[in-house]
Parts: sequence; C-alpha cells; structure tokens
Amino acid sequence: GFDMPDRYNASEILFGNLGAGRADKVAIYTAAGNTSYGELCARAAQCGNALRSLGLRRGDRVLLLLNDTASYPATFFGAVRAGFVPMLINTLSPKDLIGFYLQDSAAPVAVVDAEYAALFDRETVAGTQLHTLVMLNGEVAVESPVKVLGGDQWFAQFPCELDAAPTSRDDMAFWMYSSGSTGRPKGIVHLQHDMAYTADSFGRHILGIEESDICFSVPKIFFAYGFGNSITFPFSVGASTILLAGRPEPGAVLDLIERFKPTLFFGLPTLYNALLHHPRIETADLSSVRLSLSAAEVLSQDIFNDWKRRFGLEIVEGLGSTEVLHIYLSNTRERRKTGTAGKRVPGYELRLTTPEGQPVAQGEEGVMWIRGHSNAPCYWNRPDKTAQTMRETGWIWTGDRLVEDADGFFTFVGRVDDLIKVSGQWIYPVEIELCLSDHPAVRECAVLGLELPDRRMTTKAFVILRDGHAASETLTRELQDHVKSKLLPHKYPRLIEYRSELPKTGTGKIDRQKLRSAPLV
Ligand code: 3SK
Repeated sequence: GFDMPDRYNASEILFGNLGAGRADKVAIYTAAGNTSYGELCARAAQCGNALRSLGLRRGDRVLLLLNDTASYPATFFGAVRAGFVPMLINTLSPKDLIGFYLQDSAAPVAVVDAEYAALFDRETVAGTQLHTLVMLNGEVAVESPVKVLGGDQWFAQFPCELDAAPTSRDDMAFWMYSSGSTGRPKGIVHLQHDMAYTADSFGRHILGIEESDICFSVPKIFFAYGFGNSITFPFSVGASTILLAGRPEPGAVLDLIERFKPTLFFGLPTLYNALLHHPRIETADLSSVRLSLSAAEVLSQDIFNDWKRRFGLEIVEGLGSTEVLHIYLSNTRERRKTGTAGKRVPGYELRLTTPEGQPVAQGEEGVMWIRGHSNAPCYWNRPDKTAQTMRETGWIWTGDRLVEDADGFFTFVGRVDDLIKVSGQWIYPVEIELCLSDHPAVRECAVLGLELPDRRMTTKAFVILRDGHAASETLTRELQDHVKSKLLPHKYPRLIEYRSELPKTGTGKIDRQKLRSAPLV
C-alpha cells in the first residue's frame, strides 16, 4: 500500500526540509550562485503569496516557461503550496503552441523567464484567459495586452511564509504536456501524491538516494525525467541538485560536473554520445559520480562500452513515461543487461498483452501496461484519449511493445502505433506530415522514423513538390524551419528527400515499407 494522509500537498517535498533542520543546507548549485533550503522555501512562499494576491482560485493553472534555475522549483512549489496547478512547458515551444497551451488550460497567469516574454504578444494571448504575465530573471519591454509584472522584485514584497492549501492527496497538483498526433498536445494531469510515490519507487529503490547525494540531470525540469532527477528525488531526502540554465553544451556540462561534483548523473544516449565526442572528455574528472543513468532512448552497447572504458562507470538504463511520471523499468548497478530497459521498478505492477488485451507468454512480445500510484488519472479535457490510455482499475496502456526474458529483463521492440522517439522526445510522423502539407511548396509527403547504426532514431521526410517549386538546400531549410515554427523544434525532419512520386500499396496508401528500405541519405 501507499501510506499517505488524505490531506496532503506536494510542496511538503520541499518544505519538509525546514522541519528536518536543513534551512542552511545548499539545495541548488548553479553557475550563478547557490541557494539554501531556507532561501528556496522563502522564495517559494513569496511566489505562492504573490500568485494568491492575483485573485487566483484553487486549481487554477499557472503556465511555467522557465529555464533550469532556482526560480523553477521556487515557482513550482510556491504555486502548488498556494493551491494552484503549474504547467511545465518545454522552453523551445513556438508561439502557436503556447497559444494552444493557454487555450487548453485556461491559465490566467504565466510565469516566464524574461527571454520568453515576447512570445506572449497580442496574437498568442487573443481569446485566452491569460490576464497576467510574470517575468523572472530579468526584465524586457514587451508589447502584451495583459498585465506584465517584473517578478523578481514583485515577489520580494510578499511574506516568506505560507501554509499549504488544504489539498487532498488526490487533488490535481501539476500538468505536463505530451505530443498529439494531430497537433493537439495532451495535458497530462498529475496529482498531489504522485511525486512522493516516484521518490519512493525510483528514488529510494533504484537510486538509493541519500541526503549526502548531489544530483545533476542534463535533461531539463520540464521533462518528466528531468523533473524527478532535479527536483523530486533530491528534495525528498534533503540532497542537493545542480541546475544548468542554458543549452546543455558538452563543455558546460563537464564544467559543472568538475565544479560541483555530482554523485548521481542523469543523461540520455544523445548526450552521452556528445560528451564522448567532446575534446575535453579524455581529461574530464567524473570521479565524484557513483551512478550514471540513462533513459528516454535506447542506449547502444557502444556508448555503454565507451563510457565504461573512459570513466569506469556502467550506465544504468531505465524506461519511463510522462504519464507514469518517472521510470518504471530499470536496470541497477548490481543487476543489469545492456540493451534492455531492465526489470520492474518496485512499486509498479506490469503486464504484457496482445493488442487485444490477452496475456502473452513469457518470451513473447506484448504491449506494456503499468499500474502504480504515480499514474496520471487522465488527460485534461480529452475523454477519447483518456479512455485509450488510462484503463480500468488504475492501469496505463503504454503502447510500447516489449519482450521479457527468462530473468525478468524487458527489451523495448517498438510501438503499436507510429510514435517514434528522437533525442528522447516523442514524435508522431503524421503530425509532421500534416505540418509539412500546410507549406505551399508541398503536394504530398511521408515522414518516417529511421534507425541509425547506433540505434538512435532520426526522421526523414519524402516530399513531392507542387508545380513551380524546385528542390534545393534552401527549400529543405525552409521546410525544416516551417516545422520548427509550428511544432516543437525537435520535430523537424532531419533529412528530406524529394521525389516525383511516392510508392503506393494496392489500396492506394503510401507504401511506407518500400520507403523504409530506401538508403538513409
Ligand atoms: O522516456 C523515458 O524513459 C522517461 C523517463 C522518465 C520520465 C519520463 C520519461 C518519458
């Protein structure tokens, strides 16, 4: 069972550290300075009080578009403590998508880093409920139809103490968004008790995290993976976390490792690959790291071997989802098989079934279902998608196809649908096809996920142009920019091949199998 009082607010994960006597302990290390637990709680309380002064009501959404700085946990926990529901948004989101998030959530307030404030112009805000934009980490002049507040100074006027709103363990606490196949991302609703559950399942059982640990997650806080690594796990035991505000350039990552000496390092294959190819890697000092973790993409044997050869660290691979909030299948340092996603994480029940829901025998491939107390109960306002994924009695149907070996290790073999993961983030090829088709030069197109020799995935578009348009590198860049401006930037097709026709099946559909066998470049 999962022992937790009925009345519970997730901000206890941070504020519990005050009662535990850690006010002076460093909670956050950054290149710009450190923040103690006492300072962080005070800032969170000020933020919660400030948001309350705007007249928000319990459960109102607050859109967060923030880089990984101390302001992120302060704002997140402040909003949750005050009874509001922060939405963690990808900082690479283009304007159209921000407009969608505002519409979908009816958020009356957005808290954003100054560099993103210009996105909230008249066009983005039109027809939404947004009335206040709070700008952190600097101030810029913005032409916005809503009230704009300089948050750093504004928060400072409010009291440094705040009692938690009387939320129940099953109240809505925060949202994250996942891709949708038709350009309508789904708001994934998480509850007040979900973070504490992942702290116990993955944090305690797999990481064995303790107060003396220092976490460094290169994946950002707005990803469920980074959120657990940078916030939930360290704060749940009074450990510390290192935050990197900017782009995760390999050089900047190595600098922070050498300066702040993390004990737990969280990455993904794309990052490990970039680090291994960085000129400084042969001299870098990672001796502080006791566990090096990877998720979000399948890790290749080559990356595993190269990392082990260079640092003596065996990367521990896991598999999770935003709907479950963190990792539910994982290797550990003691029991691991490279190329597999590992075994069941304690706290989660798993089952593999046929697409029709019948159990499969061990050794046979099946679709993965997960049950545990961090499962999101629904997608916001999407009964159709909720019914597909959040099934009866608490199970989540993941759509991932896996196979379990005789030792209980699971290997990812693909998806039941067309979803693919590039750089650790989901993509629906059909979403990119719809977006490309909107471009005036495109008559017809097909987008495919293709596996690279090191097992990572990439995307390729096959395009037939309309009369009057000619293939060129400039057009390729224009089409890629078109996708970046409408969808999240990682969704742009890395490769584009122009064709005069696309192969068709007997029923007139694009023959993807044939396209798949075309050479990669
Ligand atoms: O992609 C993953 O493996 C993952 C891990 C933890 C949390 C969220 C996700 C999507």
